[in-house]
Amino acid sequence: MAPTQVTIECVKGDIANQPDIDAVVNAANAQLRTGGGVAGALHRAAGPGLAEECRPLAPIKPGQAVISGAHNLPNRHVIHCLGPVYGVDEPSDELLAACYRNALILAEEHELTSVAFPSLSTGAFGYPMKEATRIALSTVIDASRNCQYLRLIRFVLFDDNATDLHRQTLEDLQRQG
Ligand code: AR6
Repeated sequence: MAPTQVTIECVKGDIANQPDIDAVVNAANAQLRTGGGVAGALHRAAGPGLAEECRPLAPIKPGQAVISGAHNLPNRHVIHCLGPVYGVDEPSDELLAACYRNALILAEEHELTSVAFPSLSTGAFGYPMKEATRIALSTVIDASRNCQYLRLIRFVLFDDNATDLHRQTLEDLQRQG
């Protein structure tokens, strides 16, 4: 089958409120428990069944991704990625890229057509937003060239600065081809 054309978009919003998306990506902890930030928002909205389903899948390593159901979230699946703690899990850039690549591999294996990512590792894990944005977008642009099922990859950012940075970086990378 020929690869599909994938749209990559960047929007301001809440990753726990993306009802038109097949799978939302969680900025998880190794134990796949609830936490702050993205993990807190997703587990709160999903309900306790999410943590229960995740228990036997844990622990995961930096760069790894696992998939679960979405429970009370308005999606089909949650893909849980453990991003690197900046300055601790090395090489941070490769581990961060591996998260995005591995999440997209799982999405393709499950024949999903849309995935939404938060900005992994840029909250509690301390990754500088500018570096993380370039790694996230260049990895996703590369990986999207081989997708059979995915048609939409959405980055959901929490504030105007992160959204503008993602849009500008996406434009720059797409212009460079
Ligand atoms: N929707 C979209 N983006 C969000 C949301 C939301 N609801 N909430 C926060 N962000 P973080 P990490 C942004 O800390 O750095 C957790 O406690 C936020 O502004 O969620 O990978 C876990 O349990 C930031 O830019 O993820 C782990 O222990 C980005 O999402 C640890 O934190 C990621 O922030 C994971 O840390």
